[in-house]
Amino acid sequence: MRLAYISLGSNLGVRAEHLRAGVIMLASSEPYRLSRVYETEPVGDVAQEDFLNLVLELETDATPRELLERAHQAEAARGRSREVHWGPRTLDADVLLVGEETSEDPEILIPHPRMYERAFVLYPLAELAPTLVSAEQLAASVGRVVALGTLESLR
Ligand code: PH2
Ligand code: MG
Ligand code: MG
Repeated sequence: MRLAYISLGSNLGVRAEHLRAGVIMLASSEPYRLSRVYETEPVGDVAQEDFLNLVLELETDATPRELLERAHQAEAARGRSREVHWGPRTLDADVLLVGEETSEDPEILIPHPRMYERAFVLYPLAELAPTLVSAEQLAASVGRVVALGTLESLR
């Protein structure tokens, strides 16, 4: 058993509902913890609405490949279409870390190659795993983020 971290994001439709459904599908029957939900400005060149982001910590024996498949199933279940690369999405689920494992498979790079630059990943991740994120990384990360509260508290 090891700890895996998955970033969830939504900026289309009822964002908190997409996150809730994503958590249920990704966590299935395994123990998990959630960060608070953050409202975050879009990072990247595509002009789009603000996101809700959180990080899910999962206690699991699943492999990176299995987690990626679960992530894709959850995205598909929320009607995710992939018209615009990096564009608006109902649900995005990105596998960040899986225990100590690394993967150089281009379909599933672990650790996620951009996670340490992104405030919308690092702030929620630091809540769950403070030893994995340094103050310097937080300070250097891009994109404004505001903590809204727990997923349960949002309607
Ligand atoms: N995801 C992206 C690109 N930009 N910006 C924010 N704030 N949150 C995201 O989840 C996000 C993004 C590509 O997956
Ligand atoms: Mg993403
Ligand atoms: Mg993704």
